[in-house]
Amino acid sequence: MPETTPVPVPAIPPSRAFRLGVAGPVGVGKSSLIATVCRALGAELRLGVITNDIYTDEDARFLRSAGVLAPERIRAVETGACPHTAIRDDVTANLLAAEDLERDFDPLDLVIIESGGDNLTATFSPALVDAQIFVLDVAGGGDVARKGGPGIGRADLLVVNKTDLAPYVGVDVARMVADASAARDGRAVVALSRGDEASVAELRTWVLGVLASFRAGAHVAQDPGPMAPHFHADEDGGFVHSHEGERAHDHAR
Ligand SMILES: Nc1nc2c(ncn2[C@@H]2O[C@H](COP(=O)(O)OP(=O)(O)OP(=O)(O)O)[C@@H](O)[C@H]2O)c(=O)[nH]1
Ligand SMILES: [Mg+2]
Repeated sequence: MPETTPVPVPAIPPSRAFRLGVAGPVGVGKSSLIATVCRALGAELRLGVITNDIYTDEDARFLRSAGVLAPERIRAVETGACPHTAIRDDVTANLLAAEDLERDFDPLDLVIIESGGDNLTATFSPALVDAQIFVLDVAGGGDVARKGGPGIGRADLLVVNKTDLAPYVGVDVARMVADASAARDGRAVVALSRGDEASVAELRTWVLGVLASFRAGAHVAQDPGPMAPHFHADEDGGFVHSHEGERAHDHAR
């Protein structure tokens, strides 16, 4: 057999939209961050948004009323269960919503998926998103970043949000960012306040950078890791959800 010279395989640019997940505890500002990204990039990128709530479509309604995107480009997934189940354990509803959006508004550049507010262990499956942002806020306490967990440690970007509130809650933002960077082995951290233009510009630059890498076929989706094993049931006992298990935990909604 004649010897063949291997032909270099060029990176194949993906044909669908870049899917970006936004996760983090309840109330840290995930929907507001998405509104900020839509305002900052809406003129240059074709955007779609998917929200996840347990029992409502409140986040989708908030984003529609914020007027940052045409209302039909914002879709709600009602998970009916703990948020992490729909972004990690069984991503079918979110994948279908993403594919619907991408088909209805073809071509889209970016689909942002907001997880329902969950605890520090919930992260997106790389089967659903290409990259993910984990959000904390200063009001949750300056020491949270140091506590680590899969999202804090290994999400593509960690946002320390609502830095404008830091003086009122006694948090040293520079210290919190340094703690976060140490917990992340130097992965990206942005200190954000929606009213601070420089911080919004930093977030915008990060999104454009990761999108460019995705389009060049150079981006590799990372898995920050699964939830810690746990077990829990809903209030009326009608739904039981379990993993191999240890500690119980709560979801606020
Ligand atoms: N001071 C301040 N408040 C903010 C900022 N971003 C968001 N908020 C406020 O924080 C609260 C929660 O914001 P949301 O965007 O709804 O938070 P969320 O993480 O989407 O909440 P859930 O989806 O319920 O988990 C709202 O009252 C926002 O107005 C910020 O940069 N600074
Ligand atoms: Mg929200």
